[in-house]
Amino acid sequence: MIFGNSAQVNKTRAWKKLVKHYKKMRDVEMRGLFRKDPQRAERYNINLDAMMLDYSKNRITDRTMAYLIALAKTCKLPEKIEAMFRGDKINHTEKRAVLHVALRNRENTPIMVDGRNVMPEVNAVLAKMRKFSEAVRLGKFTGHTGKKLVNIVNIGIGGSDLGPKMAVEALRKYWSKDINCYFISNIDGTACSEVLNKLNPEETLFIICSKTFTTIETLTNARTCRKWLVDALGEHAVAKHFVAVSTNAEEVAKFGIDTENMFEFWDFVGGRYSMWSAIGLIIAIAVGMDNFEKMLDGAHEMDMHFKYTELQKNIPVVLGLLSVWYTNFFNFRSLAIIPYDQYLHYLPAHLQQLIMESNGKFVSTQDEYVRYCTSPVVFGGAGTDVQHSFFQLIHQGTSVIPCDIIVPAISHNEVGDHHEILLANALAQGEALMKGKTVKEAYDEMRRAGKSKEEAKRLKKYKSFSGNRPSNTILFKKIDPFALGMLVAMYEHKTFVEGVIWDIDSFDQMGVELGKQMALSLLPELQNQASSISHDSSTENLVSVIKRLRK
Ligand code: G6Q
Repeated sequence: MIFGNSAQVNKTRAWKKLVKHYKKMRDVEMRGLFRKDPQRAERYNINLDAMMLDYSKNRITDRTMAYLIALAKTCKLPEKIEAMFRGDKINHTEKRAVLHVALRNRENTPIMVDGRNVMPEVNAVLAKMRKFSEAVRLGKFTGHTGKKLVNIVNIGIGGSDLGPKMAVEALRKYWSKDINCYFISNIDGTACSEVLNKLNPEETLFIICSKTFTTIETLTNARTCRKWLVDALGEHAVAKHFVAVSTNAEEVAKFGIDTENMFEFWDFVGGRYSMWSAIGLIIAIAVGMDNFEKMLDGAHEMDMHFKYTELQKNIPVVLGLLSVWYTNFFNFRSLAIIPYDQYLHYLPAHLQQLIMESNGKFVSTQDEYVRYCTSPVVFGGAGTDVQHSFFQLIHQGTSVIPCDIIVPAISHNEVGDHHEILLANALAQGEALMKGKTVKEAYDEMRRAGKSKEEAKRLKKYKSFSGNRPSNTILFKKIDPFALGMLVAMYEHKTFVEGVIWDIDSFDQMGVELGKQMALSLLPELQNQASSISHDSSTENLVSVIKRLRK
């Protein structure tokens, strides 16, 4: 109870000061702030060796940042950061430590959970991953018939899919030439069939990723793939074509995978934070363990920045506080994440899970319903594609949507002047969102372009942009494994900061349970077995129409 007896963060002095401050800030134009202060870009900029955050295009002043930092202190953010790194059980609903930082603790300092240092186990799994991934890459661990395993299929869903899929795609340029990666997540038979149709069983390795090893989608897909393999190569082939990544050795053994072929992880690693563990095995096989470890190094660099840097100069802290500023005071309810790098096109999907599953919560750590908004809706896609789709709304819609614009200065594929055009577009979006275009500017521009007075008058509002729309620019030299590690860890910690301010448990995900439960009760009905559960009339009608259609 950090705010005293059932008090909530919105009752604190720090919050109330921000409410007052917001009233002064809500009509302040960023254009004016830039005009008045030639140092603005430098003032609101955090430059690390491998990346830079420019947050000057936000509706903030020094006073805003001071009030937000005061709020962070009121919420005991520094103490909570320490508690996470120390291994305290900060996932309080599940009574678990939250230690994805241990997975990339490259200095190997002891991290204790329940009196035991977890680092030897973490290091042992990393060593096992190195041995196995190298054996596969070098063709020393082969398939049942002696052929090299060149098709690597990750079977998993949610946290056991999105992170590795995003990272494998982001690092495509680092793939071993003869290895191809595939992902099966959806229970829709199409997902499985489309992948299997392309593959030769003799050359295919399946990695079943499931923390619990009870997830219906993953186990159903795994069984289908197992049958496909056994039909082609026989039961004895399974040991050479299936490995598992899980916390649940018992279920892995029941499935018929030798636990020798199992890579362990631990309940202190949440699914959406697990790409740094053996859940990232497919990444290690695709790009090599050295590159995987460079990714861990990048994440560790961000961890150390987050742990040791004063709040004002701390990238995840600043990003988290800006998110609170917009969500709770401006009432901006969404965040768009736009990587200007084709290889990062799965990043928004990964971050959507990371942020929305972590902070889409309505109960505080004091077991009370919160009386303020929590996570924004997160969406996004690769620039420039998205400029030709949803950016219309971002520029002229009635909702303001803060944007994170992620930019690598150098492309992995410097083709002609493509990358300069891409960069120009990335920067132009931030500038346009901030500056906008007044009705008068739109009118004058049309007149200069030769439009008649009547025409210019008729169109001037349509062609105006309100501007004053916030964005962060997150700049890297190039998206290499180290940079990717930093980038993803940055968002993990930003999410943590938001969760601390909102006083919620960012590490459980109970909200996904109800739908799963109901699916279990509907399945027997769709399979024509009796069910004792009655549904609402809409659901019952849908069941009977679907059954008729499937006859
Ligand atoms: C992530 C969630 C969730 C989980 C999947 C898969 O943080 O916990 O997305 O990753 O439901 O769970 P399993 O790995 O246990 O199959």
